[in-house]
Order: sequence, then structure tokens, then C-alpha cells
Amino acid sequence: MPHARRLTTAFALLGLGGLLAACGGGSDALLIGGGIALTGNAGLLGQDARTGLELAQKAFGNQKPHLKLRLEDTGSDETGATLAFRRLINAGVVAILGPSLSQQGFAVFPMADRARVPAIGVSTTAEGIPEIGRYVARVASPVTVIAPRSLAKAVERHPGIRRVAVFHAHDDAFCTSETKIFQRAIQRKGLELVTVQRTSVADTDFHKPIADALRTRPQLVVISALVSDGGNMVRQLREMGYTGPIVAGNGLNTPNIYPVCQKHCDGLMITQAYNPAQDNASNRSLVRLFRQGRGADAVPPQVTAQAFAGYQVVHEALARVQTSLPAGSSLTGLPPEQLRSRLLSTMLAGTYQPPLGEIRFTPEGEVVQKDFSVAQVRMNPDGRSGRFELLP
Ligand code: 1QQ
Repeated sequence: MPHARRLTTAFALLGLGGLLAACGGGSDALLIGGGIALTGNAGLLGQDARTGLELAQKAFGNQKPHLKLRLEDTGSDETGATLAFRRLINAGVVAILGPSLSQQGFAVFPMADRARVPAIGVSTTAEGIPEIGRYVARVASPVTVIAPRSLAKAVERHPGIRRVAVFHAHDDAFCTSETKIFQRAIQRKGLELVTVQRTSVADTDFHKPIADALRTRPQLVVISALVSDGGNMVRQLREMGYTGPIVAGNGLNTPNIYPVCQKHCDGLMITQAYNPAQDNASNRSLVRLFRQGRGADAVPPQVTAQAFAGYQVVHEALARVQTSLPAGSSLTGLPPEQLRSRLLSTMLAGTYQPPLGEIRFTPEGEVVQKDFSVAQVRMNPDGRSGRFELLP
């Protein structure tokens, strides 16, 4: 090649590299998708996930291999999730973190699986999610592992309990899955299931089912609902005079319930797949980044930690794929199908130390996690702020 042409080519390549770098993440940045509910009923939980993804982008995005987060709002229904997943798949993302709800997951995970794009649930906890397809996994521990723990803790703290009332939204796949596990746990403890009230995630007024339930004189109430219906239910239970303990499921597992149930959130018991005191490098980095701009006492919610974990797992797995390549070749040089397939198998084979503590995966993509705790919500006298206090 003549000298002048070689120079021009070199400058053109430099220029191209500069252009890509200017777009963010460096010239070798891969796109990682976040398909999360930022609006609708689940938006209150999805906001926590968004925070986790954005903090993970800060923590890992500039470490090799460079990743660039592309977020799409799924809304809180299947249609929104389908549109968001389609946009992410068409954009060529290497993997998708999300969606927020299992109800959405049963609609969009099959789509990601057909497109052979690894999709990792960061808050989809219903039974049967990893089994949807080979490319589907999750870092959010399932209801089978989560739900029995809060029930056991409530019984431990209130040993006199016999009579239990259950509420569940009948029109959400997570809520119907979770209530099944709660009801089985109630029966296994030899407790009496005095009533099962079916509600809707679209409901805001629960006076009728609450009045019906209170007539059965429950000593414990167990709720499977989402944020705004569940928060309203808790508030109305207290307003209508119920004073006993309340166990809530993962649908209420966010400080964003505070504005909904306010002072009446106080005392709620919810299992946590995340302990903010987890002592590892990843959690220290999450907590430090979370506190920037939020104050020295701020504590990341569970879903924030799970989303952060999802990003970390993909990042670490990609780094391992990179090391397995022959010298001089790069991830971006692989055909996209091959890159995603190698990411998937490497990811499932690994063990990770995210803010959730040690996790790994079964060959089906189910997360195997060790550390759990049960939190009790403690509201401050203002009725607007509070904390999830981990019970001993
Ligand atoms: C699910 C869930 C959500 C309620 C948490 C965001 O656990 O839908 O599976």
C-alpha cells in the first residue's frame, strides 16, 4: 500500500474509533439492554431496578469489556414489555436484564429465547421462569425460596397464631404463584387458612374483601399483590381495625410503598434476598454509589441490588469469554450469535459475588443463592419515611 494511502486509512480508522468512543463507552462497547417497568403499577418496583442498572453501569461499564446500557420502559403490561424487548433485540444488545414482572416475563422471555438473546430476570420470581427457555435465566430468587421465610418468621415472633387470612391478586402471574407457596407453607405449619380473598392488581378499594376477611377473625394476614394495590390494601386493613401482623410478598418489596400505605406500612414483614450489610467488594461499591446524592444513611432496596447483580453477572461472564479468545481477537469480532451463546454458557457455569452474596446458576438458569433475611418495615413518626429493618 502506498504510504499516503496507508496514512489516510489509518486516519480514517482513528476517526471512526473516535466517533464510536464519542458515542460513549469506547469503540469496543457492547450494548446491554435493560427492559424495566418505569411506568404503571410495577413502575414503583422498576424504578429500584433502574437505579441498580445505572449504578452498575457506573461501577462496571468502563471496565473491560466496555458495556453501554440501553434502557427501555416496558410499562407494567405484556404489550409494553413486548415492544421494549423487540426494540432491544433489534438494537443488537448482547443480553437483556428484565422484565420487571413475571406476568410480563411469560410473554417476552419466549421472544428473547427465540432470538437467542440471553434474558436475565432481575425481579421475576414466579415459579417456572428459567424453564421458559435455554436463553432465560434469573438472579432473583424464586417465590419457592422466598415466601416461606417471612411466614416462618411471623410464626416465630407470634407463636400464638392459628388463624390466617390470605389475599392475592388473581390477575398477575407472580401473585398467583406466590400465594400458592404461601398457602402451602401455612398448611405445612399446621395453621388454619380461614379465608382466601381474590383481588385485582387494578383495584384500589378493598373494603369488601377486607370486611369479609375480618369476619373470620384472622390472627395473621398474608398478602400477594403489587405495589399500589398491595400498599392500599395494607392501609385499608389498618384503617378498618386489623391490628395483627401482616406478611407481604415480593410485590411490596420496595420503599416506594411508603407513600401508599404511609404510617400503616409499619410492621410489614417481607423476605429479603439482599442484606445491605453484605461484606463484599461489589456491595461496598453499590452502597457507596447509592449514597452519592442520597445521604450517608441511604440503603439500596432489594430490587436495586438484584438489578446491579444482573449487570455484574453479564459483565463478568463477558470478561471470561474475552479471556478465552485467542490473543488479538475481541468480543466485538465474534459473530453476534456466537457471542451471545458463549456469554450464556459462560454465565451459567460461573460463580459470582454480587451484592446479594454468593450466587451461581443451575443448568436451567435458576439462581442458587445462600443468604436471605426477613425485614420488618419501620416507619418514622412523619409517616412518610422509614426503613426495612432486618430481623435477627
Ligand atoms: C414478579 C415479582 C415482582 C412483583 C417484583 C418486581 O417478583 O413479578 O415476579
